[in-house]
Amino acid sequence: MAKRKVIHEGKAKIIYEGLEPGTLIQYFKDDATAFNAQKKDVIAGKGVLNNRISSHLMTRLEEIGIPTHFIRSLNMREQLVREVEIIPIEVVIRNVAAGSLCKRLGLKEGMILPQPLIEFYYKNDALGDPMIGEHHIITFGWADPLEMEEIITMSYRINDFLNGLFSGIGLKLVDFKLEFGRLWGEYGELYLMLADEISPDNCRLWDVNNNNEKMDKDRFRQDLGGLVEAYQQVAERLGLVPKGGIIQGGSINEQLAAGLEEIENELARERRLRSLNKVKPQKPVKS
Ligand code: AIR
Ligand code: ASP
Repeated sequence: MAKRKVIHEGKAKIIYEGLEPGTLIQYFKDDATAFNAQKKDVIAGKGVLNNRISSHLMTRLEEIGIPTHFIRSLNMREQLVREVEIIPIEVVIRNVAAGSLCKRLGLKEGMILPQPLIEFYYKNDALGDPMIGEHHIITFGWADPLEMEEIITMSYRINDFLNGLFSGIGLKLVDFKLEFGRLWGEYGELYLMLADEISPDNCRLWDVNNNNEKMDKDRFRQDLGGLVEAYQQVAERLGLVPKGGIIQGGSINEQLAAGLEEIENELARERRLRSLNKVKPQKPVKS
């Protein structure tokens, strides 16, 4: 690989400088972590599958008018994205009780929530991503009320869309995590957009016709095994990998994988940015 500047190395991705100003490259690693990286492993092929799944979902979301940072797929592990200022909040949307919600409130896993539930966490590893309320976000200036309104509206729309998309392939979208970023335009206008990734690393997906079998990172968190097979099954049902998959006998069929990324790029070429209803405070206007 050419020598490129690493901008940031996270638990599951490396962010490199992009191909042109204002862009970054997201490299998807095979590393799996859980419980704030107390549990770690390397799972061959996970990065390739997440790159494909995330590019696909971001592209589908763009089609319904959700702005995302995704520009195009570069190769089987990398995608080009817009360089945005990440808002330090994790937005979690839940449709079914699972994970930390069950732990916190003593709920039974699998309880259908009467309405989708939105939660916010402060993105801070040292503090273990603590749960916060909207008022914390406003008080500490992590996002302003207008941005929060936009983030919440977008998150519910994403939930509705993804619920339909996954239920069409026999998967129940239990919950998922989103991150958003800001980009300031040359006239000071704000573009808020979906950032990071959407993959089985940050969604809970249950196989409806197979006893709600877990098809996401809970396989790793709960030592259930078969993580890459589950991710591959998700990718296969989304039509992103051929039947039988690209991971065979524990390793990637590189040739097969390399031929796949062009598909999503067709749509990416058509994309335009849309600005939000907000202008960054400039000099006071003279009356
Ligand atoms: N998530 C939260 N922080 C990191 C991630 N990946 C995702 C989980 C799960 C949802 O957010 O993957 O889909 C809720 O997680 P939890 O642990 O709060 O129940
Ligand atoms: N990825 C996060 C971590 O490593 C949280 C998780 O998915 O459990 O802690």
